[in-house]
Amino acid sequence: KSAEIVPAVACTTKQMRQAILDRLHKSLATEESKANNKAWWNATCYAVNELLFEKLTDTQKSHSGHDTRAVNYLSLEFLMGRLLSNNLHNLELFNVAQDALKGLGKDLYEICEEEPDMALGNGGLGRLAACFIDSLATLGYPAIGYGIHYENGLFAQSFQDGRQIERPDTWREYGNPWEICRPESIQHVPLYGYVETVIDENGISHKVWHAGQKLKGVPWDVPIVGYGAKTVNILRLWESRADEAFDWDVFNAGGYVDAQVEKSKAETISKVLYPNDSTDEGKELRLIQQYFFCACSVKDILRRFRRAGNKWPILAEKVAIQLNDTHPTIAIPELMRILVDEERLDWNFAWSLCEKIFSYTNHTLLPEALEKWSVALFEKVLPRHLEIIYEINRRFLETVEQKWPGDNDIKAKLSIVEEGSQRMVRMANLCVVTSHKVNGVAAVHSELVKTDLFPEFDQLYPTKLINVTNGITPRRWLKACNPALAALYDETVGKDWVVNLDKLKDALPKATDTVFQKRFMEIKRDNKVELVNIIKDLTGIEVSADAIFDIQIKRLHEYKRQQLNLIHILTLYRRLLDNPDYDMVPRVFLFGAKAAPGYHMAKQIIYALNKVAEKVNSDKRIKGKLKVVFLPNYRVSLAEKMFPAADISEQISTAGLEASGTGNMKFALNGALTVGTMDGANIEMAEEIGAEHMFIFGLSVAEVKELKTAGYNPYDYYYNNPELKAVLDWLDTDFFTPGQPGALSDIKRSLLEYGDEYLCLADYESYCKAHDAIDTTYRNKALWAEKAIRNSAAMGKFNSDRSIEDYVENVWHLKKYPLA
Ligand code: 26R
Repeated sequence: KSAEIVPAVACTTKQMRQAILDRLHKSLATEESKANNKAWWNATCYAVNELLFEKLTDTQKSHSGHDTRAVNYLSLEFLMGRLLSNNLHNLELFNVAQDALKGLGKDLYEICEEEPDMALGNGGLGRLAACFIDSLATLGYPAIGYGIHYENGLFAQSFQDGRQIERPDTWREYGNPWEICRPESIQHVPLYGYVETVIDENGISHKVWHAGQKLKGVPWDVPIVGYGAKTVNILRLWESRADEAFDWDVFNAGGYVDAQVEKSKAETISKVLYPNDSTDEGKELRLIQQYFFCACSVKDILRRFRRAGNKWPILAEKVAIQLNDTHPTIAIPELMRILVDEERLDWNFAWSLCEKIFSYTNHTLLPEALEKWSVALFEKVLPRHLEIIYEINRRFLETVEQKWPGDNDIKAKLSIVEEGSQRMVRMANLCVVTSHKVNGVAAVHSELVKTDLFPEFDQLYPTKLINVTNGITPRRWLKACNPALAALYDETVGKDWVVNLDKLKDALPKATDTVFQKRFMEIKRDNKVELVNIIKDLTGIEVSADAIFDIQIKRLHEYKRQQLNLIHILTLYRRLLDNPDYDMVPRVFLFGAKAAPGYHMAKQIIYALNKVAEKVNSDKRIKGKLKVVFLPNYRVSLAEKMFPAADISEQISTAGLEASGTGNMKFALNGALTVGTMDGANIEMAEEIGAEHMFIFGLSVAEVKELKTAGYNPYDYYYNNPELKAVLDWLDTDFFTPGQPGALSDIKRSLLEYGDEYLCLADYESYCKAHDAIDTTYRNKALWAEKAIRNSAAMGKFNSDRSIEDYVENVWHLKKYPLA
């Protein structure tokens, strides 16, 4: 692919040093003697921006000059994390900046720590969007990310007596150097009101929506630098404000106070990211958030299209819109409304454009996460969109009638509108009916989308449902977060792996080379030592870098089964208490996870893990063989320090429930071995790595289904496995919560009385055996090193650049326009 790597942007250490000083003096009005690290961070960001903005305008000029086809990636979440180190790496100026700052007596790594995370997402779906826009820019594709400029991202987490406390995340309280406000591109968004039928001068009737309220959308652009800086795309985030022009009477006629009240109401729309990552609450504010950002984005897309002087028949040649889950589905009726009501295009023509423009990615099969909005709420907030959805549905049901004449059950099942006491709009059905392509995010998940979620849709549209396996950007998740391993790969397979991750395979022959093994594992150990210090700083807990670092980091959810990990830890603890000489390699179990604030059981699991940790960590009898640490406030920047230090990656979801997983890929790329079920992308990882180099356990998707149909009874396992019974009964005592017996009983109840929906007990024995195998394997240093190398070097497929090329080939059909 590429030959030799030349720095993307010409900038010497001396120039960088001067640029940073200039920004310190001329933009921040301070000086070396007074500047704190925050000021140095700001100055460095501004210096980087000077290099970046030029590339940004060049890219935009090139894209509009070529009138390029672009993908518009609509997502309610972009979990960007920090940008300074990433931008420096992608400009290939990390070392230059490091030297420049060193000359100023500053350490770049310390300066990077000043940056607050841009946490505008919950978890997997949001982080995937961030990896994808990195890959799109790296590959040179015209693309815009559209999202919401949340004033508060995902809450900051702390613990009080082991319980999760949520505090607001104020990532831009004192300004953010990466975003550019674009008031020239403000959009106006109607809401509420009523629909009028109007007869025009030709006697043709059409609909006019008279809004009851209007919002103003203010765009903030974040530059997205591709690796090598041949493309700088943008992430455009909309902030809501009051539309003074609309409420002129209130704003003018003595309604000063009322006007301020209206204003703050309008500003609540982009105030906060909803912290739920599964259960949909169907809140009015959330629907308005979705509509607000979709309306702004669709109008922005059409403004660019018109500005290029284009006419409607080629709209679908210039515009692709990807819906990141169903959250932005309302963009579909919004585009129909603009084309039919405002542009007065024929319905069939407008619809044929929408079918070509939209495509949809499904990220979950969990029934409680499938979005439905009540018809009543729709009618109130978006009356015209409801009419349009009815019309789309009426025509769709005619197609169903043709395919399955007289079959009312199928009609009821596929209908966009669900009948019942509360009529509901099913957003996923609207997406599937409209989109030309619908994809799942890993092979097994896409198969389940076809067979379990949308089997009739698959019969109706046999080429619509496809797979695009997720990926991660190797720039952030190897080069930037694990510089030592990145350097070892540079030396071993050449620097090209950063854009062509398959190159890592060239290191496979070295998996059995003792010298290479030693270097690989020394890097792992150094990364563990760094994490040891972070753990000490954050929690005061001391752990040893000689122990196995066994890590589970992901949102807290029962289907992800942190509680299974917990009962295995209790099992080890019991074995140690029964026999203080129990022979095991010392193990540190690390957790990072946020629970949705309203998710009781998830919060109980956090509490239990913290209480067990307290007890285990202070128990002298077990001679430090077991430690449990729950790191507070798990987020992208903390993840970047944990993945490189992991020996074991916990990917233990009930088979069939984790759509893909992406943390699994980050762990393996950084040389951790997976203990996991045959679920999501774990399955494809096993194909690439060789299942014998992973610790696969538990029921398969087919076995889960069989067991559930046969009738699953958790008590069967409870009574048949004395070790399991003992640890579960332990939860009913006050051993972990002195003076408060029953404080952890909820967990036991969920695993027995409430039926153990996620089959923890069914997989328990097999999980324990997998952990015994981990212990045995780890004692063989050479074997472990070989496996760690094999895991890392086999991750080529899981480069998000590959995912993007799959989307381009099968869904978006874009051309590359890198700068010269
Ligand atoms: C409706 C609303 C409450 C909501 C539901 C679910 C909001 C957010 C979610 C999060 C989901 C869709 C999510 O993050 N899914 C994850 O997507 C990742 C990227 O594809 C997958 O790797 C991961 O398996 C999946 O859980």
